[in-house]
Amino acid sequence: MAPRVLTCALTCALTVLGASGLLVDPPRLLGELKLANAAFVEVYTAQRGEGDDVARKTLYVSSFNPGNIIGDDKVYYLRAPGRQLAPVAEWDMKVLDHHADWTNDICYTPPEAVGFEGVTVTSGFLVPFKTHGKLQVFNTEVEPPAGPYLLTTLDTKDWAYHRALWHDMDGDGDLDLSTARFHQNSITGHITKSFAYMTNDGVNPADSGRWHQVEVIADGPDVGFRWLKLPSGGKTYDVLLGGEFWNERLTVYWTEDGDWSNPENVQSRIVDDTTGQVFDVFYDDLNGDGVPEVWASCFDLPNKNGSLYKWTIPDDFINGDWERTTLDTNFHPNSMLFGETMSPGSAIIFHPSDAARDAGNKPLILLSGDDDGNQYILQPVSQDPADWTYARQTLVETGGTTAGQVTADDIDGDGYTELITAGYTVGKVYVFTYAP
Ligand SMILES: [Ca+2]
Ligand SMILES: [Ca+2]
Ligand SMILES: [Ca+2]
Ligand SMILES: [Ca+2]
Repeated sequence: MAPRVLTCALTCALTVLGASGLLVDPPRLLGELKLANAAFVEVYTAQRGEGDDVARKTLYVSSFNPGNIIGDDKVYYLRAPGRQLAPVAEWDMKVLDHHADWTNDICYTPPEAVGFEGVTVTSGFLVPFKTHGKLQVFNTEVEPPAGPYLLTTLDTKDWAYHRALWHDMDGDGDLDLSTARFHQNSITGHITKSFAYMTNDGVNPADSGRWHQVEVIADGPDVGFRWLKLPSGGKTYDVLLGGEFWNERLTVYWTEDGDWSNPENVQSRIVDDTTGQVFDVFYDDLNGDGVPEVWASCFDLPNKNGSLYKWTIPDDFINGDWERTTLDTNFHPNSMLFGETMSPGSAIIFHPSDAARDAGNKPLILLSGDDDGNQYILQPVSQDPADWTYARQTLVETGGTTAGQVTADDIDGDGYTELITAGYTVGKVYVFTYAP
C-alpha cells in the first residue's frame, strides 16, 4: 500500500496555517524500497575516504525478526545513496552483518577511537532467542567493511544493547565505548539495568583484544542516553543524561573530575520521574535561541498515551529548576498479541534546506510514532523562541502495526534535506525530499 502523504484534514489545516507564511510545504516522496523488518536507519558521512561529502555518505538499516530463531537479523548498508536516488526501489542494499540477534542502533565510530572509522552495531532484546545482545565494531574504510569485532566478549549475562557512544571514561585520552544495557531474568522477569563501558587499552579491536568492562551505574540508564557538557557553580561538568526506560525517569549523572572509572564517585539527580517510559532522549537547540534543550519521547503506560517533552536546562544543572514543556501529546500505539507497545519513538531535528538553516529558522522535528505505525513532522508554528507550539503533519501512514526509526540528511548535496524512514511491519524504507 502506498503511504498516504498527509491526510486531507491535515493538508487543509496546513493550508490555513500556511497563509501566515511560516509553515513549509511537506516533502515529496522520492520512492520506497522493500526491505523486510527495516527498523533503525542512519546516514553517516565518513571523514576519511575518496570523493566529496555525497560520495562519503553511507545509509545503514538494521532489522530484527522474532521469527528468526537461529539468529540472522541483518544489518544493511548502501554507499553514496545520494548518487542513486532514481529509483529508490532498486537500491542494492549490501549485508553488513548477520551475526547478531535483534539489531538496534547503528552508532558512529570515529577514527580517533580505534584507528579506523566505522560503526558499532548494537543488538539484543527481551524476546526468546534474542536476549544475547552484542557490541560489534566494523571498519567501514574498506569495501566490503571489515568485521565484526566483538567488544562484549567478557559479558557474563545476556545484555540488550541499544546505544554505544565513544567517550573517554577514565580520563586517559583514549575513547572508551560507553553503553546502556538491560537484562531480564528468564524465570522471575526481573530487569537488571547497567550503564558500563568497554575499556580502550589501545588494543585494536581487529587484534581480538578482550576489552574489559567497568560498570559505572547499576539500576540506572538502560536504553537511551547522551553525553553533555553542563554548568554548575561556575564549573563545567561532563554529564551523562539518561533516558531511563525501565525506571521511567530522566536523570543526570556526573563526577567532580570527569573520571568515571570509580562508580563510588558518580553523583546523580532525578530531573523528572513523571514522564513514564523514556523511549529516547535528545539534546538540541529547538527554539533557535542558541542554547540546546533536553527533549525526549515518552510513554505513559497505564494511560496508553505518548508525549514529546522538552526541558529547559537551568544555569545550574545540579540545583536549578528544569522547566518542562509538552511539545506534543496524544500518541496512541496499536496493540499487539504479545508484548507491550508504545508511541512515539525515535526522532531527529532537521531544517528543510540549507537556506532555512542559514536564515536561522527553528528546526523541524521528524518523529517516529513507532507502534502507531506512522511517522510525523512537527513544525514550529512561530519563530518566537518563547513559543513552543508545533503543528503535527503525518508524513507516512505505513498501514502496519509498527513504524521504524527516522533520519534526515541532504544525501545528494543539493541543499535540500531528504527524510529517510523505516516501516518495520510493512518492510519498507521511505525516502522523501524537500527539493522542489
Ligand atoms: Ca579512556
Ligand atoms: Ca585507555
Ligand atoms: Ca534553545
Ligand atoms: Ca537533497
